[in-house]
Amino acid sequence: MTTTILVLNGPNLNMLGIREPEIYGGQTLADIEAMVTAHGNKLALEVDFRQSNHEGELVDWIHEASGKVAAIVINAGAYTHTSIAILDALKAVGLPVYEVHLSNIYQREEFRHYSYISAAATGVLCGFGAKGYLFALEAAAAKTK
Ligand code: CA2
Repeated sequence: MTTTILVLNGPNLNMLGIREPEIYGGQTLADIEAMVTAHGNKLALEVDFRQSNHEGELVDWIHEASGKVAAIVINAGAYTHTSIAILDALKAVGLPVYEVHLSNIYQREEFRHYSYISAAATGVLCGFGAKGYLFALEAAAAKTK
């Protein structure tokens, strides 16, 4: 049976590589998806990689993941700092959750220092750039074995 990891990306992450490379790096989201999928395959994991600019769509995808995936890796973008709805959805499905941020949110503006998502997270990775997604996959793989 294949073990699937759902990788969710929130608002504006579709702009990666196009603007603000000094903060988020030069890779596009498609580059990151390719890297994450390849790393997942090495770990015998199937990766379902998605991005949405809409909070409700992210909530729907989290609900649909219940019973289908082994873990959720999530970079909720700015919803990290605002969304009780995403927090509640993550808590509701009860899956292992790995929260990822490309940048070190604690080195940035104060409003980025608080994450609603972290209360539902098994682990949090921030400041490692796109490698954070790979570290999250490794943590997810270690938990499924
Ligand atoms: O560091 C991260 O990964 C963030 O989750 C990225 C979010 C930000 O709101 C969080 O505080 C930290 C923003 C993603 C927006 O990405 C852009 C990429 C290129 C140009 C503009 C925005």
